[in-house]
Amino acid sequence: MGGSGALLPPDIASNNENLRADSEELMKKSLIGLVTAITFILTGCGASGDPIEVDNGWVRAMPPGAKMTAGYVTVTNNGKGELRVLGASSPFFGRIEMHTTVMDDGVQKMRMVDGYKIAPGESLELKAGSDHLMMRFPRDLETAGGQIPVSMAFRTTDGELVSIESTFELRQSAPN
Ligand SMILES: [Cu+2]
Repeated sequence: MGGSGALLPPDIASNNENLRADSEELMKKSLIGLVTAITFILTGCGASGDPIEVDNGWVRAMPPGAKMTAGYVTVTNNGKGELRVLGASSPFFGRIEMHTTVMDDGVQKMRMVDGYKIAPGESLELKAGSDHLMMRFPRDLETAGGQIPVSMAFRTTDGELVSIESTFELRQSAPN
């Protein structure tokens, strides 16, 4: 992993091809998993008591021409075992990466990670200065009406693959 001081690590930029291959591999695995597990849940928003709740998703509005922005959301694992967040996608972004924020010599830096783990009964809050979704290559955001559909993929402790659709609000700052 790169250790440069750039806000966006150069290894992200130079590894685009690898990332693409990885995400294609992930999609293949996901499809195979879906066929075998036949677990595909669609919910408009996280309802209390669902095994996985996806709440308060929002995307930080950026000036026109910006190539990326950040997305934040809270995921609650109401299941009996560990939940893994595998990734996210949206028709309004070319790619969504999972990032974390680390301190390196007193400087805040972002690092890409290959997933998040959520213990049973716990919530993971993606927020500024912490874990977040890096939403890259926006397309036609102005046509979204401020509502960004985001699909998040999860793997339960049983190996089931679950995809949850939710809507992230495009806004300038975090909702209260
Ligand atoms: Cu980031």
